[in-house]
Formats: sequence, C-alpha cells, structure tokens
Amino acid sequence: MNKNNFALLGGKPTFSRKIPVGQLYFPEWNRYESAMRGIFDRRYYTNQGPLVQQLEQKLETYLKAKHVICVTNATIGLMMAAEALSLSGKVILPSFTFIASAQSLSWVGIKPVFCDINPLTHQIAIDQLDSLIDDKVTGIMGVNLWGGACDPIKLEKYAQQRGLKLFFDSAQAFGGTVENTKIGNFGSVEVFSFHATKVLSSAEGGCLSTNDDLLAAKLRNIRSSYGAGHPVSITKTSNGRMSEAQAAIGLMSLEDFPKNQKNNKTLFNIYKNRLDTIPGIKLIEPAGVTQSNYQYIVCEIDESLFGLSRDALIKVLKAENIIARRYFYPGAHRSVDYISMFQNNTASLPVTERLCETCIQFPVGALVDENVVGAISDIVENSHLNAKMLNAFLIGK
Ligand code: T4K
Repeated sequence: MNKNNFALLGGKPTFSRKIPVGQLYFPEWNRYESAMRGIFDRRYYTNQGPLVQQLEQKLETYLKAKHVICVTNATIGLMMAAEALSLSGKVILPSFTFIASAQSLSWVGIKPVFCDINPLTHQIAIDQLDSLIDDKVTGIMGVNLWGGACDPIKLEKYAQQRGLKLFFDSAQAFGGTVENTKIGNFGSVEVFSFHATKVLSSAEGGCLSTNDDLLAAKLRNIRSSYGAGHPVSITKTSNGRMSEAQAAIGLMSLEDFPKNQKNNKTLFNIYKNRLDTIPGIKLIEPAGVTQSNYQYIVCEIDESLFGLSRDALIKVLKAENIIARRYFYPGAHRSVDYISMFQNNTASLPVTERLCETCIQFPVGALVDENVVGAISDIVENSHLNAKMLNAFLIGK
C-alpha cells in the first residue's frame, strides 16, 4: 500500500466484505442440517433435550468439572450464579469488563463495586481489593479477560481469608488452563459464554461449571428445566434454558474447538511478530494461563509514539472494511446508571480510564487467515508511517 491509496482517502477498500472481530465459527452446513433433522425427527426443541444433555456431559469431561449446566447466554448465567450464591449488598468486580458482568449483579439487586485493573495484565488489581471492602461486601466476581486469567488461585485464598464468596465471569476464557487446572474449576462457580463471537459458540448460549453438588442443584432449579435432580430450596426461578438447536451448534463447535484454538494461536503469533515492530502498539499477551484460546488480539495504542489515536486508527481500518473494536468503551463504570455512582465516588480507576481510551481489538477467528493478518498489519504499519497525513484529513491536526 502506498500513502495515496488508503480507502479513507478515496482508495479501494482492502477487503470487499467486512472482517469483524469474534470467532464467528460456522460448522459445515451438512453437519448442521443433519443435527436439525434429528431435532425434527424427535420433535423435541427444548427443555433439557438429548443434545443439551450430551453437551453438558461432554463439557464436564472437557473441563474436568463435576457439574456443567447449560444456559441460554452468559448474562443469565451470571444472574443465576449471584442468586444461587445468595449474594447480597455489594460485590466487587473489575471495571474493565463487558457491561453484562456488572448488569447481572444489578438484576439481582446487588450493587457492583468497581476495582481497577493491573496495567500489565488488564486483570483485576488484587492488591487494591482491601481498600474496597466494607461490611456490605459479600463477594467478588473475578473476570478472566482476553483469554487469560485473573489469578484465580490467589483470589481463592484472598476470598477465603476474608469470608467472601467468589465466582468467575469466564465468558472469554473457555479452553484456558491455569497451572494444569482448566478454567471452570475455580471459585464456587464459573460462567462461560457461547455467544457467536466466542471461541466456543452455540449461536447464543453459555454454561455454568461447579464442583459443588448443592450449588449445582440450586442452579438447575433456578434455570428451570427438566432433569433438575433433587429439589432444593430456592426463592426465585427463571428461564435460562438452552434449546436443542443451540446445543447442536455447541456440540459441533466443541468438536472443532482444538482446530479453532490452534488457528487462533497461529494468528496471534503472526500479529505479535508484525505489531511488535510498530512504535506505539503494545499487544497484550493472555495473562496467567498455561493455555489460552488466543481469541483476543488486544493492543494498547500510545498515540504519542504511534502518531494516531486509537479512534483514528479504527476509522482508517473501518474504511478498509476491517471492523476493529474498542472493547471496552466507555467502561462499565461509565455505563447505564453506574456513571452517577462513579462520579459521586472518591475511588478512581486510572488504569481502566486510560485503557478505555487506548485499547483496540483486531479481528481473529474463523474469518481470518494469515493473509488477512498480514494485510491488517500492513495497514496498521502504513497508518503509523502516514499518521501526519491521516491526522490532517481526520482532524486537521
Ligand atoms: N462477560 C464478559 C466478560 C463478556 O465478554 C460477555 C460477552 C458477557 C459477560 C456476556 O455474555 P453473553 O450474555 O453475551 O453470552 C459482543 C458479544 O455480544 C458479547 O457476547 C461479548 N461479551 C462482547 C465482548 O462482544 P458486541 O455488541 O460488541 O458484538 P457485536 O454484535 O457487535 O458483534 C461483534 C462483531 O461480530 C460485529 O462486527 C458483527 C459481527 N457478527 C456478530 C454476530 C453476532 C457477525 O458477523 N455475525 C454474528 O452472528 O458484543
């Protein structure tokens, strides 16, 4: 690419179709068709059908967890977890996360307390938890971000010492391992997302994993489904059921997970080799794991070295049909109702604030191959080399 053919400046876009972030894995049509035929033959759409049961068993084996409970998405899974754990008052979680982490607490009447994050790993700053604890705090929601982990072993010790309940939003962490233990076995319960953009997808969907028999029984009852096992005392029930069509896609995605994980890792390494040579770009390695799903190509942009702001780079890429995203913006603490709470609060979240303005997520997943990564890296590099001209066009700098 020479400096005159940026699509932003009128050149032809590099890609003729949009390249989004997210795994977006679609199994071959014939496999899907045959799974759907089975559902039609059985005339059984939902309510803990045979495919959901199969998926739960396979996930239990894969995660080496005693109980897996499939749900319709991770947001409802997180709400169910908070309810089943009888959390109340306040729960601490990182502010640098998808809004659903905090919203799930609000839905069950719990006030989220936002903690800042470690600038190197982007995971919750465990050393700052003490300053946030008061007598209303009943638990901690760890969030395993960017295919990494938030040091669940240290968090387990911390929560135990202070008598707090601990559970994990592992929406982004499927397939990760921490010191030979699969993510899915830490805290009281972990929640995964199987959204279309996730490395393991059932279109919409998710699951909870726990090694606690009583908690599992509660969760099954709260989800509201057949096969709930022995009845246990719960105060609320919901509908978090996964359908058979979701489970069919989930089963294919689980079967193909090793292939997708391997492809992501290859692409991650190519990005790393290319982006590490460009001034002002820092690629975040999945933290604290011995194995990652490599599903997040997240970088920090230092405008003073790169030449363009994160938002300007997103505009340049968008014109080329590369749909890079600014996860997370504006940050959970500045969303919905939390902004007033945050402004009235003396606590500050400087690392989160900075990252919400500087983080960019590049495409990876099933729609991306080595050539696509090469082309994206070329554009990023050329954007740096031509930053002055692009800035002049974008903001008259
Ligand atoms: N906790 C954490 C830490 C999470 O990251 C999430 C979800 C949750 C909890 C809650 O899990 P769920 O309740 O969703 O199971 C996306 C996803 O919707 C969301 O699942 C994910 N995190 C979040 C980080 O990203 P959006 O609104 O940014 O995604 P969206 O729809 O813009 O899609 C991304 C790109 O993919 C777009 O360019 C369009 C493209 N796309 C998307 C879909 C769904 C396709 O090409 N095909 C598709 O089918 O939230």
